[in-house]
Amino acid sequence: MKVAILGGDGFCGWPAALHLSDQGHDVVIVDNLSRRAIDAELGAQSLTPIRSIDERIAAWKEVSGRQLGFENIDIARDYEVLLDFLIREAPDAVIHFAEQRAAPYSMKSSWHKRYTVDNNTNATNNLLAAIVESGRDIHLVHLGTMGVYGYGTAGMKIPEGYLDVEVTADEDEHGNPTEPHRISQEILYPSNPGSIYHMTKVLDQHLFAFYAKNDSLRITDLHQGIIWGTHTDQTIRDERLINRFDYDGDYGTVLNRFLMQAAVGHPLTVHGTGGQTRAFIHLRDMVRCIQIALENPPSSGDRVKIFNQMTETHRVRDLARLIAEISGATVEMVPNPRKESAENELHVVNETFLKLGLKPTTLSEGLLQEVEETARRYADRADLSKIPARSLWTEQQHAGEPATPADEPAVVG
Ligand code: NAD
Ligand code: USQ
Repeated sequence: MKVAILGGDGFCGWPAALHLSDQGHDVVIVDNLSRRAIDAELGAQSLTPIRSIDERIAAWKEVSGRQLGFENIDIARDYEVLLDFLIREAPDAVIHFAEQRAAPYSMKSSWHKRYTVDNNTNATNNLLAAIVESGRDIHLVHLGTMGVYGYGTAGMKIPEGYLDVEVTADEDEHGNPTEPHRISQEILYPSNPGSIYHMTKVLDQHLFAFYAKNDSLRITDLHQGIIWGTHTDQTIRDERLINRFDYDGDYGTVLNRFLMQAAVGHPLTVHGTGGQTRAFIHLRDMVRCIQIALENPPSSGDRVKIFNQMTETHRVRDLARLIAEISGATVEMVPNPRKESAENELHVVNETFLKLGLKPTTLSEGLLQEVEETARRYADRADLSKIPARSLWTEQQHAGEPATPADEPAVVG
């Protein structure tokens, strides 16, 4: 199959590109390298020494004998170039990772809020409109987030995207009054995003529902939990293929951050009480899920297929305790920079991937140590001043805070 991977230079996109190429698919990466520009804006860098996209592609060719294509396109801005790409390359499927994905980055300032909404919403709408205009039958697989649901329970497990509701109606279809009677409907599970970034994924899901209904596009939306881990079977084959490892206060995600902190002797930074429960999935399972989604597309005219792409849930303070036990690290409860529930339960349905053959890679000491070892290996590249999470969610939190960096970064995009 010919597969275009939008955002294929990123943390998820690069290992997904290698995995699919290894499976024999013809893979072409599209990326505007904005994530690398954001590193420069933040004065941060991947803990692992990621190579340039050209070096990565050359190394994969050397190691596997397989060619990856690459095009530098800003899919949020260069609509005509994107359209031309789809017509010229005629992919059977497009995997859409190409969005600004950090919640703290999206909340740093009004500039960052506007950038995240502009980039993510235009990227998704441009892609959908271009697929329609290309006239090609392309399966779109999008990486969404568990955060569209918020992190709570309503006395039930969070379903895979849709909720059956029953309401009391008192009219017939012509608007004539009737006795009150119960009717059933299926709706998107009510959204409850916790950041501007997560909000863009809510907007995405409504765009998908519209284009599936109006244009019969075939769309799969993967509501993914927090990724942890760093290597896959492909990225481990050569140091030049190494994946990025974010640890800074904006882009580092909780479990990888704790493992990196343990490796460099920094206290584990638990926000608030650490009572936040979140969904997780290992990087190796993420690439498998993408493959499974590709192999099981919806038909034209179907509603959007939504899968919950997560394998387990954990409470933040339990993760910190476990890692402290394994590594001897200390735990520090820091004031929570975010506006989020201090404590929550989270129960999630993830049956679709399990039924389609996913064998979950769950949290194990061995895998935790693998990440910690990777972090220890590159510890000399760590800038400890980048570890604290400084992005604050509200003006009240900002009051009394030291000045934040300039509002209008020069280097993004
Ligand atoms: P990332 O920032 O490492 O990668 C995203 C890539 O997209 C980058 O290489 C960036 O340069 C590119 N990109 C962004 N905007 C673009 C544009 N306008 N045009 C072209 N390229 C653009 O992020 P990631 O961690 O790989 O996440 C990928 C996707 O998966 C995101 O959409 C994210 O929301 C989702 N996701 C990630 C996680 C996680 O834990 N990392 C969890 C759940 C969902
Ligand atoms: N947290 C800490 N200490 C830290 C870092 C984070 O306690 O040092 C806490 C946060 O306050 C939050 C939780 O850990 O309660 C998760 O934070 P995170 O940064 O690991 O994850 P999040 O901001 O939710 O975003 C990440 C990805 C995003 C993806 C999302 C999936 O960056 O792209 O959509 O995970 S989910 O969380 O399921 O919505």
